[in-house]
Amino acid sequence: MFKDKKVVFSGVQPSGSLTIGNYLGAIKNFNAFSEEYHCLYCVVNEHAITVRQNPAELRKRTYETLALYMACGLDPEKNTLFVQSHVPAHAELGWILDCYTMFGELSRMTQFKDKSAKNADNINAGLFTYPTLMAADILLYQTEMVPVGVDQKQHLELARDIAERFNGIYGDTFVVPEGYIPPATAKIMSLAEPTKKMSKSDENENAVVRILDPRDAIIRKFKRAVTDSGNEIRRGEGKDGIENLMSIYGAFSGKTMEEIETEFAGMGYGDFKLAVGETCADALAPVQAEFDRLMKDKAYLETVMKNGADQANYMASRTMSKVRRKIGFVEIK
Ligand code: AQP
Repeated sequence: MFKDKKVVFSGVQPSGSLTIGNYLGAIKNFNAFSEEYHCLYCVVNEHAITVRQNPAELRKRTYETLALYMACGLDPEKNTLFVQSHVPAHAELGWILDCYTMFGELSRMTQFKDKSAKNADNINAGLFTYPTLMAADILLYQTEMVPVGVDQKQHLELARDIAERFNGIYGDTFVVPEGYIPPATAKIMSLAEPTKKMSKSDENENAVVRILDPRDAIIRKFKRAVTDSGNEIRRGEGKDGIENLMSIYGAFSGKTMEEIETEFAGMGYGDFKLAVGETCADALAPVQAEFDRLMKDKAYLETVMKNGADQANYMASRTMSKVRRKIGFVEIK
């Protein structure tokens, strides 16, 4: 089924209930690659523990994230859907790549700076080396293409640097991956602070629209979205809030920014926000219905996890043999 296809890899952390940022910036775009590429989509639970998680919640969110992948249209027959901790090679390669990554490089990562500020009582080593584990996730499968939101661009560039460094020392070992960053929805912003990224771990529920939020909550959150003191629905200086709502509306309706400006010319912010909320809720309704159906069948979700882990472990073992041989680790049969 996957033979001779180029590889796409991406992942989502089960660190909270997923947002429309995760959906529009990442998952929604995953489908586009399924025919042409061998796609691996991972629930990256090892990344999630860089921030303290409640174990029962983490377990539940792992099932939910997998179910959401499928509810968003990812067919497990056409994609390898799996959980990171079911493939031990991620951690093994992560450690090896730590030894080929410089302290200075990791110190420059803006996500580390942001997350350290947010979790000042738990600035652990895993938070610091998160990007090398992400490089391992990608390089393990000889990935050509990584669809991500723009917040992951810096990590992806580091993964490329690590791959090139390793290849430079040992000869061709890893494919050097390219990023795919969606042009219009690369960064969905918080509804409460539209200069800040929408994040699933945001404590302000009004800042975040979740894929599984009920219709009335979605509409209410959009109604409360922070905008500006003007009254025109257009892009421009100081219009971060409106521009963010336009991007969201455009992504769910398929309309361009110009079409949206024309459609809402002369109308007020209240009408526009209601239209965004309704369009978003309408688009998410089928995803939510499919999610509810899938979550009722844990045994099926576990079969998908198991099959995905088998496929991923097989691919990972091929890269790991090569890596171990190159760096001088003795292998026993
Ligand atoms: N606001 C966003 N706009 C566009 N894309 C986004 N992504 C996340 N937020 C936005 C993309 O979603 C994918 C999965 O992200 P992740 O779970 O691996 O981690 P993250 O980027 O740290 O996402 P969050 O929601 O901000 O999680 P927390 O709060 O746990 O840190 C990635 O492709 C990401 O670019």
